[in-house]
Amino acid sequence: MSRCLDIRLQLVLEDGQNYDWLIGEAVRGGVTCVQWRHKFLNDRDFYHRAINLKAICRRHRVPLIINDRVDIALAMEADGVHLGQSDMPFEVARRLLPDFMSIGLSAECFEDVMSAEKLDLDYLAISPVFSTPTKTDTASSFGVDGFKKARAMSRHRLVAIGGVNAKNAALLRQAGADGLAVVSAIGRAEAPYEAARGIS
Ligand code: TZP
Ligand code: MG
Repeated sequence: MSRCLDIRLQLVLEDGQNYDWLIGEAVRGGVTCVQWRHKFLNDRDFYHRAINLKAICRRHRVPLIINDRVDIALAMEADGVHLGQSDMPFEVARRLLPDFMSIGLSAECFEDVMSAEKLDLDYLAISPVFSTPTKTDTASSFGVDGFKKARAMSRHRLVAIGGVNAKNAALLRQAGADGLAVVSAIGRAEAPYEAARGIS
C-alpha cells in the first residue's frame, strides 16, 4: 500500500481561522495532518476553498484530509477523506479514490467498531471520546474505558476525537490511541504552537 498518513496529531479546522498562520504554528508544534470540514458551503465555494487550503498545507508540508466530500477530495487531489457513518459507504469511496488517498472513518458506537473490522481503513476515529461543546449532535461519548474496549476490538489504527486536550492526551495515548484529533484545544488557543506541543 503506497499511503501511510501520519495520524499522530490531526488538527480539524473551523471556519474563520487564519489558516496560514494557524497551520504553520500547529505544524511547528507537532500537528501531523490537517482535516477540513464544512457543512454548509456550496460545491463551488467548497472546491475553491479546499484548493486554497491544499496550497497552504503543501507549503507547511502537512497532508490535507477532506471531511465528507469524496467528490471534491477527488477533484482537488486531497491526501484523503474522512467519512462518517452517514457519508458515502467506505467501499464505494475506496473504489472511486486513487490508492494514494487515505480514508478514515468515524465510529460512534461499538457496533461501528466491529463492522469496521472488514474494511481496509487507514484509521478509525472513536467519536466522541469525551463529550464536547464543539460538536453537540454526537452519540454518547466512549470515555477512556470505552476507548480501551474499542482498542481491544479493533485491528485498525485508532484516533481519539472529542474533548481532547493537553490534560488527557497522555492518558489517551496510554489507552492505545495511535492518533488524536483536535478542534478547539489547538485551533482556538491563543498560542497554537504551544498548544500543539502540549498535546503532541
Ligand atoms: N467529531 C467528533 S467530536 C468533534 C468532531 C468533529 C469535535 C471535536 O472538537 P474538540 O473541540 O476538539 O472537542
Ligand atoms: Mg461526515
